[in-house]
Amino acid sequence: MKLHGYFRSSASFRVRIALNLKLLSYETVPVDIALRAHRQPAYLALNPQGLLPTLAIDGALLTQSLAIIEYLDATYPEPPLFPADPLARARVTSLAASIAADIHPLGAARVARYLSEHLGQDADAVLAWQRHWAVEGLRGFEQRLQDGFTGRFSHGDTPGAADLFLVPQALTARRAGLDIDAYPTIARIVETCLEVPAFQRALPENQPDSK
Ligand SMILES: N[C@@H](CCC(=O)N[C@@H](CS)C(=O)NCC(=O)O)C(=O)O
Repeated sequence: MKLHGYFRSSASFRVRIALNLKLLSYETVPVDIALRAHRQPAYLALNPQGLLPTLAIDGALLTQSLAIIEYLDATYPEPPLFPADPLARARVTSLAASIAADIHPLGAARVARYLSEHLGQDADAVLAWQRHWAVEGLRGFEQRLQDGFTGRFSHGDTPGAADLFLVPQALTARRAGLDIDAYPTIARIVETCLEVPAFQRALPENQPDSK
């Protein structure tokens, strides 16, 4: 099993947590976004979208972190990352997708690059853009956590798929200077997750390509 990813990539971070929770060993293949290695032919041959991560597993190349995590959960069921109950599962997938589909893409490196290189925005304007969408996204996520299904983690009292998306997103926001404590449920869940070794080992600073 090979995970083509980047230490700072939050989509790669999600998959690392899943692999760690399921106690799966894998090889890290670093693809340096800063050097634009993800846009080079060697990586595009694996993932024509030129986005990280890609997981090489069972003779296949899997892309899109949510699909990868669902595949891992289907093939290595313990511990489950999604609840069995369909309504509960829909809640967890919805929380994860709100980050994967709505929040994270607006702060992506390619969006920042386009804003600066093609629309002439300076670094402050790009940061303001990223912070705006991060604040809006975290505020919505925090509100959604008040629906009675949240426990020690985003869904109940065991770590699950929603947490795999939340922690990388929250830590990215913190790195961008946002005060995560403004979202008390999120802050509490992130702290709880970071006590779990699977999350700790997946942190960007604990990756072989960290710099
Ligand atoms: N929806 C994709 C997102 C993939 C994605 O945007 N990955 C980022 C790293 S976290 C990336 O490759 N960025 C490169 C770029 O924006 O140029 C997933 O969940 O896997």
